Amino acid sequence: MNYKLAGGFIALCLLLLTNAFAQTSPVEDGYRLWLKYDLIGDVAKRQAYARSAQFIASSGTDPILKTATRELQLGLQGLLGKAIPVLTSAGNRTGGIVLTVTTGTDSQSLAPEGYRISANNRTITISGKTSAGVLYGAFALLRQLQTQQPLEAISLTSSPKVQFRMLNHWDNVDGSVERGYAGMSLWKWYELPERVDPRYRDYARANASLGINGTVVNNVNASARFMTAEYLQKVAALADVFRPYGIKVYLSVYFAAPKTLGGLKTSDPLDPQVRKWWADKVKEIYQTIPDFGGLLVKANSEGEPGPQDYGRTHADGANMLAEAMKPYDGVIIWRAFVYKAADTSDRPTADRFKAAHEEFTPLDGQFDKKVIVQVKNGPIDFQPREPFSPLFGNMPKTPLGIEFQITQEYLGFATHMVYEAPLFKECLEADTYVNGKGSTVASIVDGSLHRYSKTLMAGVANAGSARNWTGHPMAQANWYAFGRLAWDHTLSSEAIAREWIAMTLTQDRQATSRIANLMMKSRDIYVDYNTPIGLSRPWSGVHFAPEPWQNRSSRPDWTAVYYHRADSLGLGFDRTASGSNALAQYRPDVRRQWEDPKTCPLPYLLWFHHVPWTQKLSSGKTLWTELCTRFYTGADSVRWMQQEWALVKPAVDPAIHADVSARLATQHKEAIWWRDAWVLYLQTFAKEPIPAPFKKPDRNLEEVQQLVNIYLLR
Ligand code: BDP
Repeated sequence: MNYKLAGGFIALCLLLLTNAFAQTSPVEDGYRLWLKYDLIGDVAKRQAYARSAQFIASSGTDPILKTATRELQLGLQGLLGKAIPVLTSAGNRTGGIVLTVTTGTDSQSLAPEGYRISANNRTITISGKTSAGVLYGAFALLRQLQTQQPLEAISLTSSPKVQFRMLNHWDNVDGSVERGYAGMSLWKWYELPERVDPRYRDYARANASLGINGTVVNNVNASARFMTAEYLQKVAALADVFRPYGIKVYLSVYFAAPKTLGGLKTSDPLDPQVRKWWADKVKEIYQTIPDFGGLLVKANSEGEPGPQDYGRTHADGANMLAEAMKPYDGVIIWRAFVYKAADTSDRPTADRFKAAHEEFTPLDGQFDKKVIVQVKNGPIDFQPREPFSPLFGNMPKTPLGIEFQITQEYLGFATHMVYEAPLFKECLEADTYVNGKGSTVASIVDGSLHRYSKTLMAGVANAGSARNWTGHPMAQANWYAFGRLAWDHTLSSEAIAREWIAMTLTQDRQATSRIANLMMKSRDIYVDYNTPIGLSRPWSGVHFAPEPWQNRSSRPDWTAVYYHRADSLGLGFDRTASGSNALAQYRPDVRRQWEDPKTCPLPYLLWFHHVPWTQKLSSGKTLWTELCTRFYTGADSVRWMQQEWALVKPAVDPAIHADVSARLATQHKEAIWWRDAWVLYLQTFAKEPIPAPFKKPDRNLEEVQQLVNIYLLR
């Protein structure tokens, strides 16, 4: 081989690669997410890195390994400012990076997708049992450089704690995104499969960099269209793009498809024709997408069809699909987000809080081995703060996955800065006490407590067609944090924030600390002005504006008053034995923490108790004064966020800085609006003045209601 020519060819490829990359992001617009790979400014550091990265050695034709090699090449080229040659073997050379898939002793302790990065004799080796492991290792190595960690004695071993690490897109056939606040859907169904948007690949890169290995591309309120041959071809085109990144595609299914699409008289899961229809459909899916991941099902929830329409159970429905899936590798993910309309009125102890537990725990042990039940983190619905779902711990024989919501449906859309890692961690670290102290939700989700055969963490995606993917630039951190925690839930929220800041916003130390502090406090600030002390669901129809007075709907549990239960005596939902007794769904140790209103931690107080307005709380303040304090200080804290953000201006890209500043201004306006809506409305029950030092709102209740009504207009 002519080495000179080969070298020239490599250099040319690198040049093209760099140009292609540069062309996609001429200015800082957030498109590159945390994979910016900008030149490391510190020359000494750069040179030190360069000494360890003189070449990349990688051989074979495995597409995922090739992805790893290409990403390393791209990343190093950007970070070090020079082309790094790729060799098929290191031979005697040292000073480079070797990628290797090995089942040798070195990798024995690794999970299939785990990686090891080690330095030996001036060579850095990234090894994994599978090429996916090596890919995750390559991203981990790049992260080391991006966050400027030393490489010389690098020794990193990491395996994912959860097997299925997935995004759930609530994307519709018409390109809209349910609860999406970042433009339209990423998937251009009308262009696929012929035109494959280059953006799909960047989406895959971002996910692979975090270890996300699955994506459900369509809404859980599913269209049967995705089960047609026409649409399966489109989905297959996406699968082709994602495959080299170790990502499988999944589809949400419409349970009534046998009827609406198949022309059958029924969709009864025990009907032989229905079973055959699904078996044939799954076969067709696998003929089109051989490594298809599986099916996600929302059934008998919020009007979606399901097995209960035929007097069958969730297990009957899930097992029918599992049977169809039997010849293949795929899984059936069955959601536990269910509640019946009748639940709210027909029994005095009825409580939506209890619905999932009531419907699912009797089915424990009845689900097929291919089924995972996917449970939202809280019992109600992605509220800014919820206690953990009492299903966790109560289905030891059924693999339970957890579903978080990354998109900010109840966290201020794309105008509020809310860093979600503390919310995710709060739930994961909560102790269920099912097997005594230390039985955390995380230990259930990662399978260690009940020895689940399958483990899953899903996040409802916040990515859309917005140039910066997530609308709010800071919301990228939520996608990032979800992925990092799905890989390793023991990482701290702050460590993840700092990592993301260093890779995305700035490497200035002071600014990093300031931004990390801001992010870490942002969720509590939001809760304070939005739903303090355990309030929930005060939303208008679109889930944007405050509407705590909303008392009319087709269903009582779709009103705000159902949740907060404000009356002349007090506020909050009594879920003790004297009320709905939802607390009985938790173990005694958990119950004990929450059942006495005098000792129940304030963040959960109104979740479980109806508290008199003048009751003195553990803070020393009465309920009314405590509420006002939270609403006012919460809204004032957004001013503080604005001031802090202003201080980091010199360290952050001007366009990104201006974007976040503007959104913070909106957030401040809206925080005051939330505060005013709540205090003026609650005051009509509490009949107390606004306590000093807080000033009475400038507007009256009617004026706030008029403002909200704008958002309810057609
Ligand atoms: C609710 C959303 C609704 C979803 C539902 C779900 O408002 O759009 O369809 O959750 O998770 O929070 O199924």
